[in-house]
Amino acid sequence: MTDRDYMERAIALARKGLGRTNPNPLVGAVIVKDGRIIGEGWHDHCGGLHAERSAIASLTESAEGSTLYVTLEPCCHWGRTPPCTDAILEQKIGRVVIGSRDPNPKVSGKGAALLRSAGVQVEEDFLREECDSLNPVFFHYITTQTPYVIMKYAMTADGKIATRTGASKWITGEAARQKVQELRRICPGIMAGIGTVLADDPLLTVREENARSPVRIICDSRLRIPPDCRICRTAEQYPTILACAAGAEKDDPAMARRRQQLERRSLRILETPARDGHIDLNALMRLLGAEGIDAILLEGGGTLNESALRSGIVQELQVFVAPKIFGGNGKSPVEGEGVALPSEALGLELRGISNIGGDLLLRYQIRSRSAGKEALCSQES
Ligand code: AOF
Ligand code: ZN
Repeated sequence: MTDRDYMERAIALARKGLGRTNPNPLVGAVIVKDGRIIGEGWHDHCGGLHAERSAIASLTESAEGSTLYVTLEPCCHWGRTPPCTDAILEQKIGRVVIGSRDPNPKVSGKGAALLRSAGVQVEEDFLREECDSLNPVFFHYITTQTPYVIMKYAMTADGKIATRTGASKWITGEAARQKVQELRRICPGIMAGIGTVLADDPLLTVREENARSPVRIICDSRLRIPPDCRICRTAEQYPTILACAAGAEKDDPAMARRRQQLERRSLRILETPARDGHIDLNALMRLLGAEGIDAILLEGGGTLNESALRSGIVQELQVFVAPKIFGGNGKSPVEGEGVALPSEALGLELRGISNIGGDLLLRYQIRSRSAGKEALCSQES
């Protein structure tokens, strides 16, 4: 077994915490002595032991002089749990091989430096790319305090998200829809626009029993949501936030009454700074980030998708493409004015392609947020 094998094992262990560690990162750790793994662990849930301490807890022999492989720089601060660097020194571990750097300002470089100054041999950036790919959400959230937003939509091979009559059930097959359920399970928030609620009356929950459903966030600037829709009827069971435009009541006196009615249904109203009656999505992301929501699955229709891209809140796209054609003038995943020239397009970087039961899943990262903003803004001014 090589250093690479041990770090790959640590990466595999880290994944076991998927969906439970938010807003903390996924981290795995392996302790090796005389060519044998003598301890391993991972960060299982927020508030639980960090990976290093979990690996140490599994030891059945002394770790003196051993090597610790850990996918993220060990912390040196008191958070919900004590510093991992203390535990590493107590165990007299001789060498620490680190994958990712921890961008948390409380740690960033200080964890590795502390170990080094105590005489531990430290190697950094080992399989860094692979380790970094475990934590796009954590890296974004810890540095911006706003959620990592994944825009998800399903379209036909001719780019439609509904038929000419507005019907959209179903575009993709069962396996792809199951994949969306998985995404909902690992994102603490799910967001849609009022247009989608009025058109489809969705539930936006995880169907599986006992699974945690994400907080539902509906962008509904004037609180037009019907109190008898499925989201309102299930708001006691599944936490739901309605983001409305601050000040909208001035032009719509009946809004106060609708608000009271919705609050009685256990929906939480979040007044969000607005411009021209539209919710400021960047402000909404700051409010949601402050509540500890580190990732949002955006299942918007074309209008919300366009605003989200234009305001620069989206980090990743997951696009399902079904092998079928609707034709006609069915809706597109991104509406709005659009750009005038191909050269003004919002650029994406392809990160992955998979075949899910005959549907394609394309994963993209936004190439550059500022470039995207300019591109989609050019029609606005
Ligand atoms: C590690 N190993 O397994 C994790 C780390 O509130 P706490 O105590 O859980 O600390 C959270 C912070 O600790 C988090 O923001 C990140 O910087 C680091 N996470 N560090 O050494 C781990 N989960
Ligand atoms: Zn730690």
